[in-house]
This record gives sequence, C-alpha cells and structure tokens, in this order.
Amino acid sequence: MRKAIAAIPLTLAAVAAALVATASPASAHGYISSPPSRQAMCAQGRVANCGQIVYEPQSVEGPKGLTSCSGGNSQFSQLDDPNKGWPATSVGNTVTFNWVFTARHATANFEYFVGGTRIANIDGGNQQPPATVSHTVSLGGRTGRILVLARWNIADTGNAFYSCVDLQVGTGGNPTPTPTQPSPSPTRPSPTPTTSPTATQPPAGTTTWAAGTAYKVGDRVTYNGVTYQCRQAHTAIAGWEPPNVPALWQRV
Ligand SMILES: [Cu+2]
Repeated sequence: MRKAIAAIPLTLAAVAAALVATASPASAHGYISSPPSRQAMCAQGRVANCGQIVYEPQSVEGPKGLTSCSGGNSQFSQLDDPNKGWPATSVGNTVTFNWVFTARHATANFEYFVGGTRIANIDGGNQQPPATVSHTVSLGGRTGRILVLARWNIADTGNAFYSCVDLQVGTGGNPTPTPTQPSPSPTRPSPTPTTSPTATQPPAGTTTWAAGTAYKVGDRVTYNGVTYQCRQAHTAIAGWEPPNVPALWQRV
C-alpha cells in the first residue's frame, strides 16, 4: 500500500516532464521547405530513419557560426550523414529558397554557403521577417551535385537555424523548382509533385485540418470553423494548426 502511494508522485512527474518535452519545440523556429532541405526530406518521408527531426524540421537551432547541417545537435546527427541517400533537387544556376517560419524571430541575416564559401548574405535588418520569405541565390556557375548550407541568424540571441539543401546543378536538369509561393504564378508545364510515401494525402475539396497530412499549395482546410488555404507545401504536425502558422496557411 505504502509503495503504491509513493509511486503516484513519480508518475505525475513523468507526465509533467513528457508534457514539457512535447509542448516546447513544436511551434517555434523555421527551415527551408523548398527546394526541400534535408529536414524537409525527412519530415515528408522521402528519406527514412531520420530520427527526431521528422517531428520538428523547424528546430535545427545551434550557436551561430557552425558549418554542420545538424547545427551541432546530436539528436539530429542524421542530417550530417552524407551517405543517407539524400535526393538532390535539379536546378539551374539560380535557386529560390523558400523558408517556413513557425515563429518569426527578429533576424540579423540569412547566409548561404557552398563548401565553406559564402555565396549569399541577405540582411534581415534586425526585424521580424514577413510570414513567408524567399531568397533567389546565384550558384556562381557551379555545376554538378552541391550541398548548400543555409543559416538563419537570429538578431536577439546567439543562435542560428540551420538548413542544408542538396542540389543537382545544370547538366540538363529542370529549371529552378516551382516556388511554393502564393504570389504571381507564371504558367508552368506541370507542378512539382510534393507527395510523400508516408504522409496521408487529403481527399479533394475542403477538409478538416489534421496533423500528419501532406498539404500542397492551394489545398483548403477548415480549422475551428474557419477556412484556410495552403501557402507552402508541407506535412502538418501538431503545433502547426493554421491560425498558428501564417507562413503555411492563409485565412480565406
Ligand atoms: Cu524559435
């Protein structure tokens, strides 16, 4: 009897710890959604056995100045593994990188690197970024397979968010991948499929928002009786409910 009573506080402590662990990271930060970064490939199920990153592709946060795809986080070390069969997106000599922000932190700048050389530096003015951000970056005539490391440097902390993007440049590849932006859409031959093998596909028409669903640009959902339209292709996770993430959902 005494033992049973003593066990109760332990159980409560475990529940509380679990709540803290799951509640904190899911709704903050940001990452490159297209061309798909390594964490996006993992979150979409296009690369398997990625570990924890599938639940929080936006959370690759580490001290500024690192050059690793994991941002120095051992729990995300799979992102540093060059032998994981990362799909490379075919692009031309310029690429438009699209960021998803689940928290719009005041921004010092965005930096892009290839092989230790900085190829772009975009000032953030120490301001909150808008709901969606796209950067068109020249690859400087590089060809073949490259790895781009992007750093989102936060203005008011010592930290940055890291995204690595595998690209196949030139050599008859496709032009810059379809930007997943709502803004002026030039006519294009066929939209890039953003399907993934593991995520659930939403049925046609307006559906109720659900975590674990792969949404594409233009999909419509309802959440708490309000209708939203998808602005950037993504796989939904808890914490990314439409009212929380204007980068992903526009109220209609
Ligand atoms: Cu954050």
